[in-house]
Amino acid sequence: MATGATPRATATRVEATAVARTNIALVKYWGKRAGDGNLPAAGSLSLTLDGLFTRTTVAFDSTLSVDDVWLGSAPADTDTTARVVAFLDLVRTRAGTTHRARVTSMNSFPTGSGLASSASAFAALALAATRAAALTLSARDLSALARRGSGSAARSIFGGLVEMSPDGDDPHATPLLDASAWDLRMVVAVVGGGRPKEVLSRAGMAHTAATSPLHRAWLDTVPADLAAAKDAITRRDLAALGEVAERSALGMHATALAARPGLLYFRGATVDALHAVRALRAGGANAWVTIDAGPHVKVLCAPTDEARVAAVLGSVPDVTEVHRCRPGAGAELE
Ligand code: 2P0
Repeated sequence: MATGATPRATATRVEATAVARTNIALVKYWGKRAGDGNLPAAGSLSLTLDGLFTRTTVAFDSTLSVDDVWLGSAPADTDTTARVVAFLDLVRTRAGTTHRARVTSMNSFPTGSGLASSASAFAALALAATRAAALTLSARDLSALARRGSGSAARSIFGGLVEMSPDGDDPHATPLLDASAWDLRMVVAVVGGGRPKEVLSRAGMAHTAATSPLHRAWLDTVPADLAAAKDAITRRDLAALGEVAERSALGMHATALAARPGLLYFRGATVDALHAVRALRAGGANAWVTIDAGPHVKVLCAPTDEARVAAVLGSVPDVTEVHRCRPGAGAELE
């Protein structure tokens, strides 16, 4: 290398590694508004989890002629690679570089099955890629950038309880309460071994918005659910927050079930787990269910109820893994 200062962005190979944790929405996002840039049709509110994370390394390398994307120890499939390349193009445009990148990413949990892997994946990619390209963005701008990769990823930039606004030309998430500020638990029951889901969220929400007669009515419920959830958070009222979470999830699935043809993400074990949690609640437990675009069941509960929730979920046939999670931190560089 020549002597003298070499600008970081023009170095032959510059890499950065970031970790981001998944988040589970308590007020769900399901549908986009018109316009470019992956714009949500309504707000959402989530809890970032520890334990379920993506670790991603991005290395911009002037010797590469194409982007090279690896998930775990295997090359990514064509669709995933195209989505990552499109995201890297956004970063390259901002950074003023044309260098291609090697991206290596691993998840600590099943990918593409309804455990919000795109949330942690695009949050980690946004942080690693911008840092490797020598861009330093504010957390708010990083959140808006992560949204371009996946709507839910905007929320995983922040830890704890997080709100995603649908407003403006470039929506971003905002932290509401730090991970350490309220000791909540979420128990995640993986149904059916975490096999890939049949209809990806992006296609599922587009189909729902286009064909479900219930979708507009569900979107109209979101502002009041967001207000109720934020009020519950301010008061640290777990019962109030849990009730909002369960009704938001069931309402989201009602809109998807009413699409034409209907989208059915539940398996038998999903419904069995829902009944089991309701039975626990009837017996005095503080535990409420949420379900995303897959069969898995996530239970928001009090620390004192975590063990019995995990035991009950683990006894449901076809529940193949149970993860006990605490609130997690936002995305960070390693
Ligand atoms: C959520 N989900 O609020 C909702 C509830 C799944 C069910 O955000 O198209 O992968 O990349 O913006 O973020 C999953 O959708 O979709 C999701 P895109 P994303 O967590």
